[in-house]
Amino acid sequence: MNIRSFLTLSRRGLLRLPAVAALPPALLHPDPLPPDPASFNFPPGFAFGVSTSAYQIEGAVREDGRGDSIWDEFCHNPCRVKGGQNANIAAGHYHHMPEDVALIADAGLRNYRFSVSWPRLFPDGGSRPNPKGFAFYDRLLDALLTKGVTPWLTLYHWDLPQALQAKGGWTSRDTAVRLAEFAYLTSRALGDRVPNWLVMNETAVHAYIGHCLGYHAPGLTGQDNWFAALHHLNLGQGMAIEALRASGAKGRIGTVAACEPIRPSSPALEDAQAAERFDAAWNGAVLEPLFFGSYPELIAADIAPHVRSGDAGIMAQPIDMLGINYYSRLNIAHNPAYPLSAYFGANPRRSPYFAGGWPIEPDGLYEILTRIQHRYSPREMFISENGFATVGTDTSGAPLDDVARISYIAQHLRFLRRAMDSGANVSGYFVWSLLDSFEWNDGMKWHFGLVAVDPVTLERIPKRSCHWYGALACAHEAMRI
Ligand code: GCO
Repeated sequence: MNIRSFLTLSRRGLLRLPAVAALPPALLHPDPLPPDPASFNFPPGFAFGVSTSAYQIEGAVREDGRGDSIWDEFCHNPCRVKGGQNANIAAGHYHHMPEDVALIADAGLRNYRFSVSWPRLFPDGGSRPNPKGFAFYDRLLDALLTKGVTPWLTLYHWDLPQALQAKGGWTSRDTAVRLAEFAYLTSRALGDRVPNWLVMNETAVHAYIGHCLGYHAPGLTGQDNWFAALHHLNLGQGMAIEALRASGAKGRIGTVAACEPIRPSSPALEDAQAAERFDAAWNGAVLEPLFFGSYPELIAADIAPHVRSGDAGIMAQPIDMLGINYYSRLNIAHNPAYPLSAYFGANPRRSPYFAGGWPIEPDGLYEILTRIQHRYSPREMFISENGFATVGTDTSGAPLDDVARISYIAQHLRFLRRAMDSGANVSGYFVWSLLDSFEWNDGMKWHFGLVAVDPVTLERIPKRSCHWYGALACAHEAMRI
């Protein structure tokens, strides 16, 4: 396969490569639609929430002293986002924050995962804070707590200050130290109101898609950049966890990983071996360092040049909870044109797909949860992202009646519940996402929101899924009392 022909593909495009015939509708919609929200039977205290990230929703990229991030650079110098779009406005959350918090609370949801923008808090990536940036997150935390919504704060959701990229970004070891400093100072300023800290979002995706394939910011390519970034992200995560503890943070501390079962594209031996290598670099290279301080044997020699003595002890940190982002399985084929001779390939299964998007395989959630439970026995897991995208403007008409999204969420909840019955220690589920927002190099094309955002007026319009999911959370809340 020629690498060039894939240069404009997004992560979603990669998953879509092998679109094939759909499963029979009965399997796609196992529940009557919409299923009765009270029929799910999650245990008392199970957290239902929604997730967002700063760069994808805030906009206001040049306001109140915010510095540039690698994504501003990626969107502008030159623009590498589909359709020439950028996130200068995104969902306009910076100016609509109180309304967005009210949407969460009014839906009946009691948990909100969001990220703080590093360059809004520390514009040049150093220790000089931006008071107006801190004031914004002060207001957000206060608004959430006033409305009875529990904050789950992600520290790093891919928006590295461009000033740090200029010094090498994640290919430089020093960026790990800067992350720890950012964690410490943020905790000292906001920590009194943060009950849940999540250090990273999807190390594997950021390292591979942003530093090896170049489809995401910072747009670097090649195996060496990939493994340098991967190791420094793992190291930075460990240092940041230590820094949060040293700061006296009262909240629980965890992190978020993209965990997808990796499946060979075909029964051929070389595809099976490629899938094993990719699994080691995607899932193993994030979870093994965190839980065991080591890298999987299949990639250890490749990553070794970046590892120094003592790193193992820093990377292996006890955490209170592991967030898992799950959307689908990844299908991997032998492909010598790519690092590790592995790349995305055909789907050997007849999966349904969501509009222009990813294969719908809710049983993959069962597979990954039970596998992680078995190998790592995390203290607690929660699904930090799972969601369904539609395409195009959907602020009126049928897309607002999004029963397909409801079906997607329901199917995943059924398999999640089944995994819990099989021993997976899962305590929560967060839908990606609250709002239609900036979907990285796909721009504003894909809509993951429970709430539509009019691209011109920024009016928020809850979709049917928002009401249904809120009712599900409320039904469980009621069972608790
Ligand atoms: C990611 C991120 C989110 C995405 C979501 C849908 O996984 O890429 O955590 O920022 O928007 O996954 O693609």
